[in-house]
Amino acid sequence: MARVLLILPHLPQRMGAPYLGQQYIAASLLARGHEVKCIDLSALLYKGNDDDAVAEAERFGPDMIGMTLFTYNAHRGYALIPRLRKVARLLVAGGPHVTVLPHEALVHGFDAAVVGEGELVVQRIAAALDAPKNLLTPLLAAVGAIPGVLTKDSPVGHGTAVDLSPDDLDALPFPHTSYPTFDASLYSPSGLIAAGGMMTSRGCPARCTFCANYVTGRGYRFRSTDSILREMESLSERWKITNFPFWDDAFTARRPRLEALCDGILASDELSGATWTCITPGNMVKPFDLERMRAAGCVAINFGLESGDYNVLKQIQKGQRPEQVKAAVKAAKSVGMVTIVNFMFGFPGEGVAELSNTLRLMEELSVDTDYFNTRGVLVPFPGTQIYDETVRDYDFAGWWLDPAKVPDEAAIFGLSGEDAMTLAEVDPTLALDFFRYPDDVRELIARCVRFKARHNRKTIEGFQRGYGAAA
Ligand code: B12
Ligand code: SF4
Repeated sequence: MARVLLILPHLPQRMGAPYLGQQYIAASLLARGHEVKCIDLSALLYKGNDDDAVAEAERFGPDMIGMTLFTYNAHRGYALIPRLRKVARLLVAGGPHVTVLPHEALVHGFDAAVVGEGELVVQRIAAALDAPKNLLTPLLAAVGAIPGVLTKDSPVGHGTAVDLSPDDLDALPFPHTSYPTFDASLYSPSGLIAAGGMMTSRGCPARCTFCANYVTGRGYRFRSTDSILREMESLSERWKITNFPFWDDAFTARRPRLEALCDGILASDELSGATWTCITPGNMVKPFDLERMRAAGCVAINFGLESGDYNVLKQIQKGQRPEQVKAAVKAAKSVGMVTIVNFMFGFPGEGVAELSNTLRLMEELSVDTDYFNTRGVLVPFPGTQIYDETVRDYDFAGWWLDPAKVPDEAAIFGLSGEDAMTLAEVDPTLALDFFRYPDDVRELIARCVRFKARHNRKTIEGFQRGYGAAA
């Protein structure tokens, strides 16, 4: 059996729980009997640096090191590779950034890059490691032949993602079975992982031009109600978790499955009193759904809207109208949910008139909105339509390889309330100026960011004084 070390390099924001994608990979390997250890350099309380991570890797002595790369931490991962070269026989990259740019990972020294959902692929890679040691070429050839894997010698067109089917999703080991492979003391002073984050579906039917969710993609696939309930019940039983953040991109996208899930939660004795939160586009939920969701324990809902301007919404292919989201937010509030609404600023071509519409809508919505997403200045993630359409005009190709261009999303999470609120009033992405905003646009964007931060501050202070929606 293989010894596998999984690393999540430093991200600009700290994580209060192990990253779910890494949990899925670890759980899949454990299920096949491999030995797994996770080093999370982004964990909230991780105090070490890259030297410490390398030393820890050397002590563990893995056969394989697998790294999870976002666009924001790709450069940190690449910098680690020369130092890990001799620590393991095989260096494998996976994650949202690698899915879009697998060749970049190979150029930076990884032996293999995994494209798309990695659970089944990583099991096959680990099986290949069971071949006799020190025969590097056969190992790489075997790994390179696995669908979804790209190596330097892979045939053209080989690195195509293989989406998991709904049956595959139901058969995956629950991610929380990997909790023991993480150092729990790094996530909370209590030494417990209190995450409970879940994905009940994968993919999103929408096509927003700024969105970088290429791993789970556009094909909407959902798990059976039974499998979701079993995961919730086992999280509750094994880790005493009673609140479940559902991280799905479009939780409410299919009404029959939503209804079945709500009914299932309500009928489960083990989940009596459980609460959950979800994310969904505002046009994919109806007031009727919200009542049922609330009854089944949904305490907060997060809507993506992004702009208050029709033309911008059309341009970014959001597929939503402000009225739809306004109605959904109002309905969510009226059934007693905490409401969160996302806005973004600085789309190419967005001027003062469009941003003023957004500011107006935010003001209007603020009556029924508890929180707006923090900051929100557009970042051109690779692979997105916006990146492809504007990279030449604004000359920012490969910005993520320059550490100075990675937004310093200062660690709001974990700071005292006052410090966090002050930090949130400024978006570091604005200073990076990817889209060379004229001064009047820049000023209005800064105002929009401030508006959100101040609104959120009022809500937090309201909660602290003990009134507001029940969370
Ligand atoms: C939940 C979530 C979060 C949570 C994570 C909570 C947690 N503890 O898990 C929080 C809120 C912390 C978060 C933060 C951020 N997020 Co986020 N997040 C997500 C979301 C919605 C789900 C992630 C997930 O679990 N996916 C499901 C699993 C199955 O997919 P996966 O994570 O990609 O993992 C699979 C593969 O990538 C691969 N894989 C992953 N690691 C490895 C390693 C190896 C060795 C192998 C072989 C394979 C492999 O296999 C995994 C299993 O299939 C995704 C959107 C999405 N649909 O994925 C965005 C997403 C990952 N986030 C994104 C971004 C940009 C961010 C932020 C930068 C946002 C911000 N500005 O603050 C921060 C960055 C993190 C940080 N700390 O700085 C982008 C990433 C784009 C990119 N190219 O980097 C995504 C894709 C959203 C989007 N639509 O653009 N996020
Ligand atoms: S609705 Fe959300 S997840 Fe879906 S494409 Fe748009 S931004 Fe991405």
